[in-house]
Amino acid sequence: MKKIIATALSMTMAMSLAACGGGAASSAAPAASSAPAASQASAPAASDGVITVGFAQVGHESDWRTASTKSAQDVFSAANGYDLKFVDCDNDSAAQLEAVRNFIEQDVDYIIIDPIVSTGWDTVLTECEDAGIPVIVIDRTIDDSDKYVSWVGSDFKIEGLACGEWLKAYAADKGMSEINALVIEGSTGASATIGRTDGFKEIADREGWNIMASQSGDFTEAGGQEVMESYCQSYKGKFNVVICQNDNEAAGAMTAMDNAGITYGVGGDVVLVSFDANKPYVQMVCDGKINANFECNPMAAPTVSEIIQDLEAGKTPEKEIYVPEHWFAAEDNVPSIDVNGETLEVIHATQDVVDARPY
Ligand code: GYE
Repeated sequence: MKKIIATALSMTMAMSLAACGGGAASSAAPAASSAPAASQASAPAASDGVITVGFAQVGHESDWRTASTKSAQDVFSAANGYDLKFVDCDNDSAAQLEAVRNFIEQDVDYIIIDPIVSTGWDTVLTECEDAGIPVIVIDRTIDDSDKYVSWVGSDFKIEGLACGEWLKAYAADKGMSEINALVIEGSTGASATIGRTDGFKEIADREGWNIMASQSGDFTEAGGQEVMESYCQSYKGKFNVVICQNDNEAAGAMTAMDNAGITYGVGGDVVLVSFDANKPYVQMVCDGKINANFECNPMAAPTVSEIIQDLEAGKTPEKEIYVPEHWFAAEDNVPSIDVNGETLEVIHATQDVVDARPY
């Protein structure tokens, strides 16, 4: 259905959005955009009241990605009045451009893109614009074009800065006299990688820390393990911090350090830090295997649905909407950190905290 929404459909969607959004909102403030109010009328659902949405997803490389995909499939369901055309682009930028062009061919109502890389987008976004199909970007950013309606996601640089500020406070409390850090980056060219790398490096440079190496593990467990194996060979006994830019890389790094006889986490040889904070990995923080974990919230889809409803109602959504996120630590020695002039809480990851995690 192009640009027509039945009253009953918006009512059904507002109700189901409240249910879908509940999980994320239980641990976090809701995102900025406002949900359409449920209509008081009780008209029956229109049989053609379907909004077709094409979603060009990055791939299936991580637990975070699985949560993001599930969120989209839950929200853009037939029961909620959507026809979701989902394409897993398997981390292939050319395949992602092709997926978007196929959505144009199919004349979908809306296109959602989670851009694998942040550049190379202007031509295909111009094609979307020419076809009159609004584009909504989620998670990673597009940095060389503004031909999209809205972006919903995280501030990756803030995540990297938070990681650095936490490490500074943690090291001071533990009396660590020097920081010799190894970084396992995410996929090259992804804005998530760029922001986390830049943020951490900014603090490292300011504090005079030694970043011994910084290589991509491609956001996968296998990649994290491979990079950490080579780090163990080259730097065993010389490093005391490992920064993994996502949870799956941290899992791989743990395997490599186990095999190399290097201990990590609370009381270990190495301080281990991760990003994403998927529930199984917040459990590992609670269990003391990961020292700190910086959340990246994958639940953009409910907000995207609100944006689509706003567009259907003729409203102009916000251009940028940040999802709320939190920081978790295994110990309670750093209760808060100052990031960019703002004081942010560091949550001590108790079992109750883990049990309350929505994903
Ligand atoms: O951190 C990682 C995923 O783009 C923020 O991509 C996302 C990242 C996330 O594969 O786990």
